[in-house]
Amino acid sequence: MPRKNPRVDEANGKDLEVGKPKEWAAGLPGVYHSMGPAIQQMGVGRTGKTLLAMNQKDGFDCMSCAWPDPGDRKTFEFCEQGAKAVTWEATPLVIASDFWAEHPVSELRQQPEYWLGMQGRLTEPVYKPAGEDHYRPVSWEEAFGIVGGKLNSLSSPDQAAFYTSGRTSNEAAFLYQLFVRAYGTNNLPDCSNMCHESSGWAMGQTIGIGKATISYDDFAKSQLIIIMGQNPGSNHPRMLTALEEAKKAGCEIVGVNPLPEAGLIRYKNPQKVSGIVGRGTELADQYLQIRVGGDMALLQALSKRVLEAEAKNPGTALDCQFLAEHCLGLEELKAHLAVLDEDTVVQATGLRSDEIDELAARYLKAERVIITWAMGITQHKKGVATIKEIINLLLLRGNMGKPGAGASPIRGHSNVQGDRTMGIWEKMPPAFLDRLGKEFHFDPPREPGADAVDTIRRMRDGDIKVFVALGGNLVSAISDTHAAETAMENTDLTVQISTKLNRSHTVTGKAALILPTMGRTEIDMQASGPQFVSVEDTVSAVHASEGRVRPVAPNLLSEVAIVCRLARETVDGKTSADWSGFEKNYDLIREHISHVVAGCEDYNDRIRQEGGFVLPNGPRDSRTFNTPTGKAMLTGNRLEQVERPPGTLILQSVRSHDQFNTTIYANSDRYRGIKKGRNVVFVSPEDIAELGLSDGQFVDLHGVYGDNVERVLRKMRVVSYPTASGCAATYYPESNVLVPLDSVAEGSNTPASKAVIVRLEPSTA
Ligand SMILES: Nc1nc2c(c(=O)[nH]1)N[C@H]1C(S)=C(S)[C@@H](COP(=O)(O)OP(=O)(O)OC[C@H]3O[C@@H](n4cnc5c(=O)[nH]c(N)nc54)[C@H](O)[C@@H]3O)O[C@H]1N2
Ligand SMILES: Nc1nc2c(c(=O)[nH]1)N[C@H]1C(S)=C(S)[C@@H](COP(=O)(O)OP(=O)(O)OC[C@H]3O[C@@H](n4cnc5c(=O)[nH]c(N)nc54)[C@H](O)[C@@H]3O)O[C@H]1N2
Ligand code: SF4
Ligand SMILES: [Mo]
Repeated sequence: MPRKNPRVDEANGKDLEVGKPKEWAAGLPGVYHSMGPAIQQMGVGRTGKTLLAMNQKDGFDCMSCAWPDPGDRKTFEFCEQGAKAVTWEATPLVIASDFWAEHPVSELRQQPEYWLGMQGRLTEPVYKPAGEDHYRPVSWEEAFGIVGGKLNSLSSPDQAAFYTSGRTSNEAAFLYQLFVRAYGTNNLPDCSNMCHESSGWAMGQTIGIGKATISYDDFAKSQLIIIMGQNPGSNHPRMLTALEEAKKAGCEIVGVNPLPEAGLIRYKNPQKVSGIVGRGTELADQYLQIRVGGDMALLQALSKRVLEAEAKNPGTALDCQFLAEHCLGLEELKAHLAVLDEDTVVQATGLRSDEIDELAARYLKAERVIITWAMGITQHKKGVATIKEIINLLLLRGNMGKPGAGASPIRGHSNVQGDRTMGIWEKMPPAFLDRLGKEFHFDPPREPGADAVDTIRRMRDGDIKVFVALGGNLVSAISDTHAAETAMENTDLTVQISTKLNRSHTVTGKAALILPTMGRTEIDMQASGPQFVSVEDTVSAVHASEGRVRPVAPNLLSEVAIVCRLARETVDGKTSADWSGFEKNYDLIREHISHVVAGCEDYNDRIRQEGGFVLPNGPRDSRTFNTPTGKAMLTGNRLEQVERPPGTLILQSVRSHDQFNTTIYANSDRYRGIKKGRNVVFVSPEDIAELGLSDGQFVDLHGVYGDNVERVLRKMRVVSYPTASGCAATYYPESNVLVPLDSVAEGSNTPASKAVIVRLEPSTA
């Protein structure tokens, strides 16, 4: 019997508890915090079937983050966050049919994300006709008919946009982009536009590939790992195991982060006795509490110190042979950095010169260096330029294409990288479109499509009328919440293919459809038997993923099946694609992937090898760089600091330990000492004093941006916290009301969610 409307403990300001932040991550509490809720919500049997199969070579891939799996697998090859993601998806709790009559959309809209997610799995297609305030169950046939009918009535295919979130499998992603291009548009925005787009741009231009230039094994071979703008303790927890191993082999680890993040300071490995009862491993040898947005200045200052060391003792600091053979732009970079002024660096970074000297000395001492980064680097106006500076620093000493060295953006969603490989991008290069057209006998559109921010703009302006989403929660995830909501409501039809209810189901086009889908934990039975799918992790390893539990409802369709049926309803006959065949047997899809996607030749064979295979990578494998010059490019980038007018702070948005993006697992953030609430703003004690505020006081956060639009986040409790001075932090997605749509990273158009200028005023609410 489906249970209805479980009680959800709501958090509000008055219940909030603030404790001391933790100095270490994981250990026994990590295991306890994951297993307890798993057994409680899924039962012992389902917990065993799912968690024991997770990340195993014959099991399913963890659907949470994109961290890779090691070669040798243990019985428990997951972390607390993976267990939470599985519990959230594989819960047997479902939304009953009468839920929709009981809850008008206008009421659901008032519910927080946490409540929405806790209602259970979606199990049947539901439709909200224009002018009505209720969804009602419809048949699959009716649902597909509505989408096909609407898409075929538009005057141009560019009046529709097709979003993807990064949990989608390679097979579903490949078919989805084929369907969209057969329909006639490149409007394929995705979560990557808001995430590592800056990494893709910067790396594409400088080294010819937008992916990490390392493999999993390189961590253990490295002598120095610099982790910038990333919080692995919460967001890529098993990275801490790799760091611990590296550390044991003598590697130094440096954290660059405005916040003192628990996992980067000390780690207790829950797989080891010492990690459960002991003090764990001290991870960071040096921790630079940089000012938000100061990384570009830091990186330039480091490169300058490398060049100065070389000038002093020629032949000792630069990898001259590598630079001569493989790189261009050294003289320009030297000229550019010659004028870099140390006072500007100190001001921009908030660091002391001797801290930067210390890191430079570590960098010069190490022969093999990896730099990893995530959202603290990409979601800035100068995100692309900052990543180019990471590449500069690495290239100067030849830290690319040799063991234990390289550039490593750490991806977010478990298959966000694979989705891109499969063609989910509004700007896929002509070579891919040529092969796609040849394979399926059609002419794919060539005009670049809309990315996530452009999609919101075009919906706002009435140019995009239909919005289809393969997963995700764009309304919550994108910047400028009010603008995004207005834009979404301005469309004729929104279609969400989802596992669970979220805010994007409550802020809809005039008409709206929800199409429920299977998750990765579930057995995907089709006409030819049970199917597996495939995914790619952050270091380009591709492998199979096969669900282990019975789908939560008999009527559910897989993502592949949904895409095939949408395509049959809309573009049947426009290409030679065998949409009915694909749904029955995913090998047929993989056969086409082999022909279209570079590096995926013989996909069906290689995906069946134990552990899968690794995609080719020029810089990593052979120091070849697919840039217009055929060389890796050193670049001179104009330094620009984040300007902070007096009386304001630079606000960044972080994930709590109890969320996956817009999905809130619980209203707490254990490592930062927060319980029973999320409405907090972390401010340093000095700034609290300077701004005349007090710890525990409620404030309204006013966005300061020169467009006269009022952007306010109300009733936030000030939490005195040791963040870098002049900076503040609060949680995403709530903070998105403060991020203007036009505030984006130059080049990549990624919302600049990590540098919002705010004024804190005593709360009036
Ligand atoms: N459990 C869990 N796992 C996840 C996710 C999740 O929500 N929950 N999300 C997934 C996704 S999609 C992604 S993209 C990744 C995100 O992984 P992260 O990038 O680790 O996520 P954030 O919480 O945004 O953390 C940003 C980090 O950058 C720091 N930072 C902010 N501004 C700056 C700056 O200017 N300079 C520097 N040096 N640091 C800065 C912050 O203090 C914080 O530690 O995680 C993935 N994994
Ligand atoms: N201010 C601020 N904004 C940010 C960020 C930030 O750091 N700060 N981070 C940005 C980043 S890095 C990202 S990646 C985006 C995230 O943006 P999205 O990817 O759009 O958001 P998610 O919260 O990951 O999407 C969650 C929803 O996906 C659906 N879902 C879950 N599993 C499946 C599945 O297997 N199949 C299908 N079809 N649906 C599924 C569920 O309905 C769930 O509610 O947000 C961005 N926005
Ligand atoms: S590190 Fe990421 S992929 Fe690995 S188990 Fe944890 S959440 Fe899942
Ligand atoms: Mo992300």
